[in-house]
Amino acid sequence: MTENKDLLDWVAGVEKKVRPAKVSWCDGSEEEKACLIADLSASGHLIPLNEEKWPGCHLHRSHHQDVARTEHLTFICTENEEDAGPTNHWMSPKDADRKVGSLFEGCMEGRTMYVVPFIMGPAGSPHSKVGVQITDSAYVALSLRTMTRMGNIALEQLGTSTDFARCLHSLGDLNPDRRFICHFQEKSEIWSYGSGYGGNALLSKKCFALRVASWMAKEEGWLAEHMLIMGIEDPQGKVSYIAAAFPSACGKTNLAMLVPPLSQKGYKVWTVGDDIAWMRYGKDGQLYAINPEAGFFGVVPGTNTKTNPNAEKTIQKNTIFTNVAMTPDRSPWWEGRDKTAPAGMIDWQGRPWRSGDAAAAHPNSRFTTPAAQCPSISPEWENPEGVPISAIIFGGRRAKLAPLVFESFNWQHGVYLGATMASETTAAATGAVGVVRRDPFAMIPFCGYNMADYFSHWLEMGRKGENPPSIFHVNWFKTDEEGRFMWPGFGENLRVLRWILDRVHGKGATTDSAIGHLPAPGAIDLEGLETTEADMEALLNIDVEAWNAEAEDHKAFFEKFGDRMPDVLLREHQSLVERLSRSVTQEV
Ligand code: OXD
Ligand code: MN
Repeated sequence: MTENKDLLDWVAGVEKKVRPAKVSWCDGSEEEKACLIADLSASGHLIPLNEEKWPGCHLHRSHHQDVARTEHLTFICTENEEDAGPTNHWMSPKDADRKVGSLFEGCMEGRTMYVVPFIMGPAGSPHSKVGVQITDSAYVALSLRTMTRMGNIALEQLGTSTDFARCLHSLGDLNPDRRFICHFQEKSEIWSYGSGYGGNALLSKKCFALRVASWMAKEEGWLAEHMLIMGIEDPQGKVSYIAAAFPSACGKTNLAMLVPPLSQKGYKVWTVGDDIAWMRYGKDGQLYAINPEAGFFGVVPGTNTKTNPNAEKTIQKNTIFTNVAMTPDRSPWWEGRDKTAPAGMIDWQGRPWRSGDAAAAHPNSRFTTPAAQCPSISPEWENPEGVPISAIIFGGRRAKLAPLVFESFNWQHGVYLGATMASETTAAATGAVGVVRRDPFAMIPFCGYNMADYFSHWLEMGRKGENPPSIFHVNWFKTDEEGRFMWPGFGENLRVLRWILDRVHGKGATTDSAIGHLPAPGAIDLEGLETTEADMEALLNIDVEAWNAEAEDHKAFFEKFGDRMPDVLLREHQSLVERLSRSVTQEV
């Protein structure tokens, strides 16, 4: 097992508190996987799917009130409230101990306590970090096996070091009134109680790799980001890598696995990661990124051979489907899979489903699948040094405002673009449609500390690198007067990425605007598309009045952060306002 005294002491302390019937250290072996699956199947927590059509795949149904991340029950437990900042919920470590710590007393009585060591990042990489999760959920232990490098490999990497994240999780009684996810950044510790949902219970992912790691990254001078990483290979065989942040419902997984359309002959896309990037400067002054995860935990509804053929192929085997529907031949099914739903299905809650009923699969149903199975997985995805990032892209869903693509003037302006990122709500979520939500760097739910300090850290990272990546903003979702999307999206987004890479490589014509560098007319290849140069003009149009209102909203958002807001970004705001007013004068 291990001789790591610190780890053994911590595990013994937890065992004493939670009083399990049994302790099981996960080694990551095939035999262990088979045992976990057998136990979960015997208890009805996993339902084997059609072995012929879906080899090694299982369905898991979570509690119907435990189907998504619960941000209002997620706390940053720094010593000082100010360090959590206005965009996080804060709980003092003392209160957390009293309110949440006490819930763990005896919570695993009669249950097995799994000790799951894991590595975030490729084994042996200097950028990787070790965590250990204690959990009473076999589903969580099994999922961690897919999502991380789990078991003995992690104990070997840890050796006798005391440097590991301590992640404690219990399902408790799944009562939403007793559900808490607490992060203690100062001691790299996470407690999660009362939920079995991946985003709350697989503590490697959002809790460690983002909320705790973002704090570590600030302390140690690197970046832990909610970003996909992809490589784009041109017809000459040169591969350039980009990292991109989008709020939810903007197609991040689809972009990471993009399949070039026939018109883009000779181009290839390589997937490095679909959700999280850890980035630091290499000796050559370039920013390098690793994907800390080993699997994809993706939203299932909407996945099909058109929207994401690579995801569709990835999930054909060895996949856990959580909260999807099941057809009579025991295949998984979800909305957006095919036009007509098969008859005789069972919905995500195990009830018979008929056409006209509510969605058969939960809108947030998920696949948990090994990244190595993805047809577009990059040969470099486990490179311990990471891949060199040439461009960083921020995006959002804006029906009218943001042009298809633009480039920041410099790093500082790029940080302003990240800090003012926003997306409009869609019908996929409850609440009003079309409401603008600010989600800087797509990190609002995941930044583990005061976001104003996070902005300062990003500014500092630009000063640190000799050759920081260029920063761009994209919006695939602009609509015309009739509300139709103006840009075809999906694989055709490669045309926009090609312009971005042209810019990075010193080519790619631009025209200037108040908000950044826009592609010059003809700079984005439209050959073979119905989109005309006139459409492109509309896609790149800047409505100064709307941008003035947007700039006002940026200011109101920044005011939330009071004195901690970096002056540099307030000055960037002022410069934007001035450029907008000059652009009106020029037009007149
Ligand atoms: C995710 C999320 O699950 O961003 O990746 O919510
Ligand atoms: Mn995510």
